[in-house]
Amino acid sequence: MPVQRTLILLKPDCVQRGLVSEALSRFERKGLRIVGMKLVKPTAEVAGKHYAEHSARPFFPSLLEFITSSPLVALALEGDSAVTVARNIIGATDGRAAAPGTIRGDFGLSKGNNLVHGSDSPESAERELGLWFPEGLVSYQRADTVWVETP
Ligand code: IDP
Ligand code: MG
Repeated sequence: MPVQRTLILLKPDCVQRGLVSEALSRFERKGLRIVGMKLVKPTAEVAGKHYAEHSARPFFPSLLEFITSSPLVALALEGDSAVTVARNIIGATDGRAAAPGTIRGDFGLSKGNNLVHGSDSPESAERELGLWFPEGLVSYQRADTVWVETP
């Protein structure tokens, strides 16, 4: 079981709707370690690089406007299979289709304003973590890891 790191963004709608603690608690209680966390109002440059793969899509301008409109919380999470585990907690892109029990499924009715971003692969995570946390991350063991990360 590979220990992975993943980049999570609690997007501007998550902050504005007062859902930061709700979203964060789901990752935290699952057993993922917080190894980086900060409130940022991203520049257009960082936002554009983050979503570069979508630059040709019609929703790209509104996506950049949304993600830079208000502060977001950038998180680096670490744990067993963290990339997939976090994506499962987040749910499908469109809140209307996302399964109940996921963050988007429980709190979202939008495809654009969908509350949370999670890296889609270990390679994406490495790139995105470098973009949002150029200063690096914090390494430590959580006290419950021995109880949580057991086969
Ligand atoms: P993901 O966040 O579930 O990986 P992607 O398809 O990678 O979804 O899209 C990146 C982000 O772009 C989404 O989270 C959402 O905020 C926005 N987005 C995706 N598709 C649409 C759309 O059709 N209209 C508006 N915004 C969209
Ligand atoms: Mg994606």
